[in-house]
Amino acid sequence: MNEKSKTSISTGGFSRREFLMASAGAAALITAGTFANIARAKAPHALPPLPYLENALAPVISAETIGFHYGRHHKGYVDNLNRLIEGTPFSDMTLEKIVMETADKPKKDGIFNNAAQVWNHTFYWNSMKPEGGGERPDALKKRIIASFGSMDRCRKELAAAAVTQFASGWAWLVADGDALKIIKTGNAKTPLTSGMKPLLTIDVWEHAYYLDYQNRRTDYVNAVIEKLINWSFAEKNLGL
Ligand code: MN3
Repeated sequence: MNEKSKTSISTGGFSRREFLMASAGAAALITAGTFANIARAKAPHALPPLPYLENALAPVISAETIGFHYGRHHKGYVDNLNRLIEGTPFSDMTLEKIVMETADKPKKDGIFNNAAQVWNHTFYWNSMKPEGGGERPDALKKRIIASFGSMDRCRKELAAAAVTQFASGWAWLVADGDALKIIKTGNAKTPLTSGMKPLLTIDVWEHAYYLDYQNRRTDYVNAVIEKLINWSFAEKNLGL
């Protein structure tokens, strides 16, 4: 790959300036309400800004991976969704409503897959932060200990779900009623449609880690949990 194509790839198809502006704008937008606002947005759906700069998660996740994953994959789902819902009743629904209305309806697979992937990816970007990992906030810690017995057990179950999800999918920390649980979903599936409240997620599609870790998914998962996972985001999602 020559230097020129490398540069255009690392910004995911945006001009360098547009990309930096979007990323810088995002840093100012991180509030408890930001993610909910995205989920409530209607068509045309926009690619939500990254909550940090594209190189902010390196070396755990490189700027090159973010360039492809956010700038190409996530953007692709947004573009496909807008194209698929144009002129249909779905164009007047929030993103979350589209996900709920199309789940488990084989004829609506295309819309579901793209809508759920838009939602899942925005949730994933927010599930990580530079200098993440470490200790959980106290209120969340109490709930984790009540459900898993220990912090370490929660971390291990999350890693195990992420590593053992066969092929593409997601590992999640969710609230199912009063209990916190670890679950995994395949492809675009999301716990939202099973009545559970997502708290955190890790993307285990190969595009999330292959440039940095090749086939070593376990190394990617452990590094994300140790160094990037945003426990404060989980606490906010739990309403604590
Ligand atoms: Mn992905």
